[in-house]
Amino acid sequence: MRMLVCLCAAIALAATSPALVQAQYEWTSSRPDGHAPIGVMGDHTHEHGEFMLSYRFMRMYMNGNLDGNDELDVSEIHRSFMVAPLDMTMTMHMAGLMYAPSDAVTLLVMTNWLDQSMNHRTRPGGMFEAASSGLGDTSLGALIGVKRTGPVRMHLNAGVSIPTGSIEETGVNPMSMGRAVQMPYPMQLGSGTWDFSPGVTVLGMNESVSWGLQARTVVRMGENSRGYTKGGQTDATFWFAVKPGDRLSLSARMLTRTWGNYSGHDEAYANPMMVPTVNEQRRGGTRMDLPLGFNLYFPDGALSGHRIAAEWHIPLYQNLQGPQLATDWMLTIGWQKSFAPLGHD
Ligand SMILES: [Cu+2]
Repeated sequence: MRMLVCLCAAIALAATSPALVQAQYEWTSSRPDGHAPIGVMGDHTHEHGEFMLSYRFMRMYMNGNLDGNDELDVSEIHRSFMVAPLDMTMTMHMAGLMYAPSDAVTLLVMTNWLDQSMNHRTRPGGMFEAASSGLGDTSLGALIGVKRTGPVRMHLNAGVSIPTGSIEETGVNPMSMGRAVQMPYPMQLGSGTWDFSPGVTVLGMNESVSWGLQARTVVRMGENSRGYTKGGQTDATFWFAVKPGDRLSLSARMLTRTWGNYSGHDEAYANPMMVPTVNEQRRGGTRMDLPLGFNLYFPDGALSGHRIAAEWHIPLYQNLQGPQLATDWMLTIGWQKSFAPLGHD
């Protein structure tokens, strides 16, 4: 009994001794891997009064069609549909602002500009391109710290997406006889609905490596003005980063994304067998990517506080409710700059 009391006292003493507290690494954003790989949003919080500007350039290339895991060639699609999508290029310019009104809460706003084009082949053999560009949806978010000390941190992500992106994008195609008609679902620039996006992020770090995980989902609220609702989306990602120097980290990540079919129907699409991209039941899918990236961080010098990062997605697995275009690759390049609280240095 006496020994047990001694043991408890020893453990209590050890747990509060400065030596042990020092041995526990404190997570910090002042490292190249203090931010997640650039493709992850809402990964880090800021300290009271700090704000941050960011810009991301993203390009995604989709090529060839899948139904489930099976590749479909164009002639197979033409057995059921008048028109087959061949490939699609999507470019996104995304600007972001973060601000921390307290140590516990970081607010963020992100908006983007989209530029997208899709090539098609008709059953008789003609080729045509559909293209749209403009403002996408705007998201507002709050990151709420749950665990804000120690080597492992956790925060909750709460986001709302405002439907600033157009769902009225029209274009001329070989069947429209010179008239500009509503373009297929994936050519639209926004969801048309207010979307709610809850999530959770966990970050861990020691002297030389770091890791993180994030799970997020997008819930669409109601039906948009054209009478349909885009499918929801759930992302789960895990990453690991090593730090070969004070300015550079290298990361590997796993991303699983699942997105749903649409519900409702845009009355502009008279014939669901015209092209798979106007068919609400051929929109959903699951993808697993291996994104590889680096973060560059400048702790001092002329570029002090600036970050430059890039990430390249290699799709490992895709299962699509097709025919649907498969993702070939995706690239994200980003710049970030944090600013100290106003009135401080
Ligand atoms: Cu930030």
